[in-house]
Amino acid sequence: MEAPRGPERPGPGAVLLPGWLTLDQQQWIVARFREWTAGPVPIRAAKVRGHEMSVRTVCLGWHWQPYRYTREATDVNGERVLPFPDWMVRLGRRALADTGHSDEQVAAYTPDTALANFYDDAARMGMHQDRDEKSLAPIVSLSIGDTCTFRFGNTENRGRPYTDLSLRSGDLFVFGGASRLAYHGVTRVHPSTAPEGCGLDSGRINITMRMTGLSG
Ligand code: MD6
Ligand code: FE
Repeated sequence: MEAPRGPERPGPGAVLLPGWLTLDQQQWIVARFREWTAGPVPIRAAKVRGHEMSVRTVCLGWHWQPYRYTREATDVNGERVLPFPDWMVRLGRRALADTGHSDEQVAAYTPDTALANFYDDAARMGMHQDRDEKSLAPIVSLSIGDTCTFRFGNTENRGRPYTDLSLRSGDLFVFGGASRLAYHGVTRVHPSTAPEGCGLDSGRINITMRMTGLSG
């Protein structure tokens, strides 16, 4: 048995809560993920300046493409993305409550887009800022499946200082406040680390819910 892990705060407004989702919840979310990938907009590798990302993404609420949000997946098949589910709004609020946000912040949190990413063993995500949203409300991130090394950096550039964290199946990571525009990325995925019963045999799912601040 591994030692239980406690909360980590790699920066102001950034909180990692290990083991936040139960295995049953993880399994249920993986089943929803499989439904999302079935369409109307299939999961796809977004193209950044002509190069396909190694991560594949399916979106809810708003469709993300580098570097904007649209209701229709104009870079895939033109279909409108699935609506943002109410259960995910409730989950997002619970995530903020459990990471010490105020009642006002919790009540005001109405995420309207989710990016659901799938990583195979070889997938990575380069250091980036999440700045396509007009709102600076926190981002709520959920990890399921294989463990990854998540690099949490600074708000100035892609380099040091940064902190390497392990994001494991069931972990919650909230990214807000003064850390909202911190650079971050996934340096590697660790094969065969997904726990029995999480719903995924191999690979990693990461779901980030966000408030776009867009209307329409
Ligand atoms: C990932 N996540 O964990 C990629 N962004 O696979 C992100 O890029 C991310 O986890 C903003 C906030 C939390 C995140
Ligand atoms: Fe990000």
